[in-house]
Amino acid sequence: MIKIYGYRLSPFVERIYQQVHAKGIEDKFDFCGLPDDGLKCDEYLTLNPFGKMPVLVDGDMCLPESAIICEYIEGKFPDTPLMPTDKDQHLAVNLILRMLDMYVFQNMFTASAMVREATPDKKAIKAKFDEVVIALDAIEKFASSEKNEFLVGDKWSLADCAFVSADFFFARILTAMGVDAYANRPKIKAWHDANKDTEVMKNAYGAKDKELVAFLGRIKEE
Ligand SMILES: N[C@@H](CCC(=O)N[C@@H](CS)C(=O)NCC(=O)O)C(=O)O
Repeated sequence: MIKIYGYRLSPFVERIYQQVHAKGIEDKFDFCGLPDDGLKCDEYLTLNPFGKMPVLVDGDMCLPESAIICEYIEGKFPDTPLMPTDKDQHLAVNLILRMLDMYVFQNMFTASAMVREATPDKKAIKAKFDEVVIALDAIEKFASSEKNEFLVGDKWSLADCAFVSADFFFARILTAMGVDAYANRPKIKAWHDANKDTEVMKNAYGAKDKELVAFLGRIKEE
């Protein structure tokens, strides 16, 4: 069994969960959560010295970083490829993944933490959300079409796997900040409209909401 450490609330873990699900190789994977003492305990830090999730452990192979883990899984299980062979589509998938990682998730999570500070710096928080909006426009630009349920080309790819979490955090964070991710962005809106009621999305929202409640409970106790 290949172990994936982490929780599905994390978009970086969920991306791998979606990849494994899309490839139909769930029986090869154990999404094992985290050690009882969490991300910063010695046991976990030997797996990932940055104390971040996810980590993949496959025999002697131990990999941090979701992008690298996804690449490893694509290489080890080449059936049902989730990276397009077309060069331009391949670039578009990688660009969308990069936009999500560096500008969407990072800024949304940092801004959410800033909102919870005793005296929130409204200007700094707005600057973070402004960057999210710029990234949304970039994703809209690199997405292929408003005519199907895929972000790139005509097949489910790693960009779609990652966008499952984006859709969730748009609903749980961006909407609360008064930003409609889908207004005037017809391609990503088409993705949302086509996917919002699927079993994949219902399952992801269910798992993530459960963990979000637990996460917010822990913050309240601190
Ligand atoms: N670049 C990393 C990002 C991983 C990451 O930031 N994970 C977050 C959860 S969403 C984490 O573990 N945060 C805990 C911490 O930083 O203490 C990846 O793609 O795997």
